[in-house]
Amino acid sequence: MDQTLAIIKPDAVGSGNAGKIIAHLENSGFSIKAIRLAVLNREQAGDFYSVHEGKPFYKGLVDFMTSGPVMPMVLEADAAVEKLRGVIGATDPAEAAEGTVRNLYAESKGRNAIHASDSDENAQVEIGFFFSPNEC
Ligand code: IDP
Ligand code: MG
Repeated sequence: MDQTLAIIKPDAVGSGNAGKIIAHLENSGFSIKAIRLAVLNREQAGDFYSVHEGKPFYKGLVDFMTSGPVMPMVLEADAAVEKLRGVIGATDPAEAAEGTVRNLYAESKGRNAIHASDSDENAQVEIGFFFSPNEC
């Protein structure tokens, strides 16, 4: 089985959609191997999204990701990375396919409800950002 990292973002936790999103992920065939509620500081959010440093949306992204609690989780399934990207939908909810998490719960390209790793290599790094090996 393969693993990936999802993060329910502050907009979705704040609007009370975390439970529905977790159910959506479970109903899509993922099992939850680790999960927690976390509040990120600017250094942590900046590190996590360091690949986007210098882009026009970077500061807004750090502002947003530190604006309230998030729920990082390790999800397991066959081809977990690719599968989760399909289940969450496109970055911009206006372009996210019908029935995807972002189509259902995201407000905008910035406030888009959920993060998912984009490669197996990044998934391992991102899992390590929130969880130690004995937790998942
Ligand atoms: P992804 O989350 O679908 O992998 P990325 O391109 O990796 O999308 O961007 C990371 C996050 O940065 C997005 O989920 C979104 O929250 C934010 N973001 C990306 N592009 C924009 C933009 O053009 N405007 C505002 N926020 C953006
Ligand atoms: Mg990304």
